[in-house]
Amino acid sequence: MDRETQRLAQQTMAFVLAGGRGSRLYELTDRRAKPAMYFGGKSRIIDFPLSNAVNSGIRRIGVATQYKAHSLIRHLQRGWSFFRAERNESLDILPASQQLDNENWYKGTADAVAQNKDIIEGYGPKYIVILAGDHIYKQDYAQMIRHHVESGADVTVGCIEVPRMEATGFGVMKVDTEDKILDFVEKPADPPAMPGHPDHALASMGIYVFETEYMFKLLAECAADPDYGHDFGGDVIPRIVREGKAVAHPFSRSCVRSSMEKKAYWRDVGTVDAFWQANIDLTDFTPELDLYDNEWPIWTYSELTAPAKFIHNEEGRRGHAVSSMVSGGCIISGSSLDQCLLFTGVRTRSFSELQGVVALPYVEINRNARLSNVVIDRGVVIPQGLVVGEDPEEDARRFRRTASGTCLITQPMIDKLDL
Ligand code: ADQ
Ligand code: ADP
Repeated sequence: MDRETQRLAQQTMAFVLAGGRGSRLYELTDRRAKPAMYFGGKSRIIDFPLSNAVNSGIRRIGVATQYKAHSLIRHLQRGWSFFRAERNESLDILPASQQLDNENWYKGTADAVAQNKDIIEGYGPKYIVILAGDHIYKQDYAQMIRHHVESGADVTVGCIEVPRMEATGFGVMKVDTEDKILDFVEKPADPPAMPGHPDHALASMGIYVFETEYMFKLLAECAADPDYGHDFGGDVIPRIVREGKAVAHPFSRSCVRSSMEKKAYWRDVGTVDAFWQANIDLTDFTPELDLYDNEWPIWTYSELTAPAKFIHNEEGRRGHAVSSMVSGGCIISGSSLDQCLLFTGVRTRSFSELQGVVALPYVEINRNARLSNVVIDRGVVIPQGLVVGEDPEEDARRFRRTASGTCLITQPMIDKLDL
C-alpha cells in the first residue's frame, strides 16, 4: 500500500452494522446475532469485516449492535480489545439501547449511524466506511476509499455481480462506463440485468464510503422527509443517485486474493444451506477461500485448547479424518470423518461415521452415530446410534431439513426425540 492510500485509511473510521438477526439461519440465530455466527473452524462472521478493516490500515472502528448481542459483545471484548488509545486506535461497541437521548432501538441501518453521530464526530474521521457485519470476504477498504476520493463521489458503493435471480435480496444498480450509478433499486422483484449479461445483475454489497461531514448533513436532510425509512439501501443511496454523485466500486478492484485463490470470494452465509456449503467447501483440496493466508490474517478470539487428538479406541478402531478441518481441543476417538469441519472442543466417539458434518464448538457425538450433511449447533450432545441423512422424511420430522437435504440439529430437537 502506498503512503497516500495508507494516509487515507488512517483518516477513516469503519462503522460495522452488526444488529441484524439473519432470520434465515433459523435456530442458529435464535440466541445470537448473525455476525456472531461461527465460520471456518475458528472465527465468527464479524471477524471478516473487522480483520479487513485492520488489515486495510483503519484504526478506528465502531460496531453497532442490537439483536441478541450478548455473545457478539463477549466475542468483541475477548478478541478485539487490542486497540490502544495512545496510538489513536479504538473499537467502540455501540448497543442500540444505550443511546440516552432516544428510547427507540435503531430504526434501520442509517439510524444506527445517525444515533452515534457524537461518538463518530468525536474522533474526527474525514471519511467513514459503512460495513455489514455478516459477509465472508477479504477486501482492502483502503483501495475503495482511494477510488472514492479520486472519483470525487458523494458516496461510493461496493458492488458485485450476482446471478440475476439471486439479486432480489439486494440493492441493484445500473452504472455508466465511468461506474457512476444511474439507477439504484432496493430489493427489486425483477432485477434489471447488466448490459451484455442478461443472467447477471450488479448488486450492492452494503458497503459505503462517505466523507463524514457530508454523510451527517445528508442524514439530517433525509430525517426531515416524512417517508424516510432510516435505511441506507432503501432511502439514503437512492436519494444520492437522484440528487448527487454515487459511484460503484467493483469488488474485483480491491478484493484480496492469496496465490491459491482463483476468483474473488464473497459469500452471504445467511441460510442454513449457504452456511453448510461455505464451511464444507473449506475442506476442498484447493478451496475458493484461503484461510491459511498469513498476508491477510483473519483475527479472532479463540479459546486456549490442547491440540486436536486422534486415537484408537480400546477395540483397536482407528480415529481418523480425511478432507476435513479439525480445530483445537477436538478428540476423534475410533470414529471416521470425511469432509467435515469441526470447531473447538468437539468429541466424536467410537464407531461413529461422519460425512459432511459441520459441528460448532463443544458438540459431542456418541458411539455408532451415522451423520451426513448436517450442521450441529454449539454444545449439542448427539445420542448413541443416531442416524441422520439416510431417511429424508424421518429427518424432516425430527430436524430442520432444507430443500437440498441439509439438516440443522439443535439440542431442543434432540431432547424431543423418542429414543
Ligand atoms: P439487507 O441485506 O436487507 O440489505 P440490512 O437488513 O439493511 O441488509 O442489514 C445490513 C447490515 O446492517 C447487516 O449487517 C445487519 O446485521 C445490520 N443491521 C440491520 N439492521 C440494523 C440495525 N437496526 N442496527 C444495526 N445494524 C443493523 C443491505 C442493503 C442492500 C445490499 C445488501 C447487501 O440495503 O442494498 O444489497 O445489504 O447484503
Ligand atoms: P455463542 O454465540 O458464543 O455460541 P451461546 O450459543 O453459548 O453463544 O449463547 C448465545 C446466547 O444465548 C448467549 O447470550 C447466552 O448467554 C445465551 N444462552 C446460551 N444458552 C442458553 C440457554 N440454554 N437458555 C437461554 N439462553 C442461553
